[in-house]
Amino acid sequence: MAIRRWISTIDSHTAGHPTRVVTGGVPPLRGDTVEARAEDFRARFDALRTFLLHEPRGHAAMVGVVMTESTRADFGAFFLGSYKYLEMCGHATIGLAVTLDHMGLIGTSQEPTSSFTLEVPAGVITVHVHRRDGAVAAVTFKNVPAYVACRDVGVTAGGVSVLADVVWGGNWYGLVEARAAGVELAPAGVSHALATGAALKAELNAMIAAGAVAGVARPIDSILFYEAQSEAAGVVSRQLVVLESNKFDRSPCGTGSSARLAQLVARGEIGLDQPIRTRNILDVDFTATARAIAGRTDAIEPHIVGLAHITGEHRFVLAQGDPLPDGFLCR
Ligand code: PYC
Repeated sequence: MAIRRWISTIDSHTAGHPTRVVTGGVPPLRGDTVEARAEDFRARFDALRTFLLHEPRGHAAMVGVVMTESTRADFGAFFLGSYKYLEMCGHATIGLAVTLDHMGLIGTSQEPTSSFTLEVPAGVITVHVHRRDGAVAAVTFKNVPAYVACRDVGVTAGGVSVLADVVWGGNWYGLVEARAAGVELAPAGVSHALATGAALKAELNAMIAAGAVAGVARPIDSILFYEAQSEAAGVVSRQLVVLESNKFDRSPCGTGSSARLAQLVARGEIGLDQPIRTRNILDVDFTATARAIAGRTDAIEPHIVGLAHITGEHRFVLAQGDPLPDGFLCR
């Protein structure tokens, strides 16, 4: 069999959501910054993104990470989504940290904690890998600042009328109470959540484009449906992020959890330094804590704790004559 392309990856999942870290096969990228190299990849090698993330090698929910050098941090990386490039991705940062540990690139298994900085298009973040008995037990990352841009925006779409808070957490979110939208935060409710979330996202973005959402100039990336619960152990935010009509975050979502923290603090529902748990529909938690940022009252510094597990090491090939070299996605 003649092979036209080889790409190697290490795959993991973070609370159910996949991350595919590219370990070989990407040509050298041009540019002085991580952002510039991400832009070069987008301009010249976007077909590698769809080759790796779309069917038949991937699927709509797959997220990729391309590592590159950084002059500002220990490592540089940018995130590939199945539909677009992400400025930041929390679950993939946790997946990347576990992958780097698996590759022996950060500290030794005897160290209780290894730390590194990571430059991503959204900024420089700090990552700590915590080990117990030689294995990774948790990953913490300090995300870019998160803030609420606009509260209580009335949106009518998909058969519901709801209020959305527009919040930055490394990506842009519309935060909507799940019950108000008739969305059930459970695996059985996903199809309905996808349809409702996609309709709300489209309408909110049309409102933003028309200048109807004060203080918001950029389109939102996702709708985050949430439901607050109180348990003996503290506040739990059960949540589901709808990215596209056929794509939701299986994890509690790192940037979504950051946005949710900013909303809860802005609404006075939690305090700074008060950890909460963000929980996905599979009942796996992240721990999320808002810390103060010196000199700023409009934003918080999110600290997110989660864990990823390696699922495989792959060498993907493009065979001569493959009729679908760039992959495909069906909506
Ligand atoms: O964890 O931040 C995240 C994320 C964004 C999109 C998918 N996961």
